[in-house]
Amino acid sequence: MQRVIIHVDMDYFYAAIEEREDPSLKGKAVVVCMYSNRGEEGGAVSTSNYVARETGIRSAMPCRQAKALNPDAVFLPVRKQFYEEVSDRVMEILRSSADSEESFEKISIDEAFLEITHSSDSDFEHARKISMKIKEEIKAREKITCSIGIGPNKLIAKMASSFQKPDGITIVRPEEVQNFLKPMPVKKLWGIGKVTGEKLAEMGVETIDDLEKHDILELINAFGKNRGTWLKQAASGIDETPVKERTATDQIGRMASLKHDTRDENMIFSLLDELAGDVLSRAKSRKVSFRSVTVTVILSNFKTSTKSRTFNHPVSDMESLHKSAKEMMQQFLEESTSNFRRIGVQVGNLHEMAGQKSLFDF
Ligand code: TTP
Ligand code: CA
Repeated sequence: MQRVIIHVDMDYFYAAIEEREDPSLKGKAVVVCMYSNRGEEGGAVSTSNYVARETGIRSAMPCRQAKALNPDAVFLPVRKQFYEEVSDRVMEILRSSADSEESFEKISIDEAFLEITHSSDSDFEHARKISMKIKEEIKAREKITCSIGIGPNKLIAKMASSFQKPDGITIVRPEEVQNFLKPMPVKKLWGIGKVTGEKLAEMGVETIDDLEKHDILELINAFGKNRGTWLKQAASGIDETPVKERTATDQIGRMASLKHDTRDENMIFSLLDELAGDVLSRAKSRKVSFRSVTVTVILSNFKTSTKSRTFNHPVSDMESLHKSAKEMMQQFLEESTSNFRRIGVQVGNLHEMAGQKSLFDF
């Protein structure tokens, strides 16, 4: 079945949230700054809205330089935690639009891949409709926009999403991949950084088309076998990597949606039991014990909350996990009156369990 992958990238994310929070900013240049401990003088630009970008302001530029470029711009300090809450709710919308829980991959605070091969029936026009629905839902719930790229793999979807920004949808069908990539400067290929870009330029490789036509042995010579082969493949628009949720290697967790949004304790606790059982068997097969347990609850309004417990020594038994997870879930139920949409259990602070006993133990 022809894969259909979409990449969603929120537009000028931090600045868009600030604009939404203060309607008087509409139409003005807005710059969100990360101030260092040297105060306003030492900060760097986190991001800016498109009005500010017109005057040449860019991410990572010193705030002082941004101020010189546009003295009328409104400068605001980063509120990371607040943006993370918005991100959590957006990611929930995206996750529930993917083919399944597993076909969702968040890659940064404001970007994610979704596989929609099945829900679009491998039809790119159908994929456009799904993408429009996603944009509408994010706009309705969060009052911010995003740009979406639709392609036959992650590489193409990612490059397509930045093709029309802000608020765009770009479709690149399998038969259009070559023409889409060909004229682009090689440094636009996702995965090529400054160093590789410069090295390629020295070899006379300017466009992706140049790279695609370049002798593979020469690429392998210059970049090594893996990287050289990858460059050649990527330039042809080939990318077979799956869309897969990334989890931290020092955590084991599972989340799942309830059959419908509910506060029914039987339903919630039986799903919690199932998830905890699953997490424990994964911890067992990895031969690890854990010191912390986290429970996540996502409410009907997509609000995400977590609670954690830390034991003073590593544990690996069902009872410790179940008991602490249940207590935290009970607290969630007492604290809120909303229905629950999804729940999750996670263990962290992992410790290798002693495997083979050493001679001294006997
Ligand atoms: P980006 O997606 O790179 O940028 P953006 O969402 O602001 O704008 P665009 O419309 O071009 O996608 O980054 C997402 C957020 O990450 C951004 O809003 C702020 C933060 N960020 C930094 O803090 N520092 C940086 O250097 C960059 C690039 C981003
Ligand atoms: Ca973005």
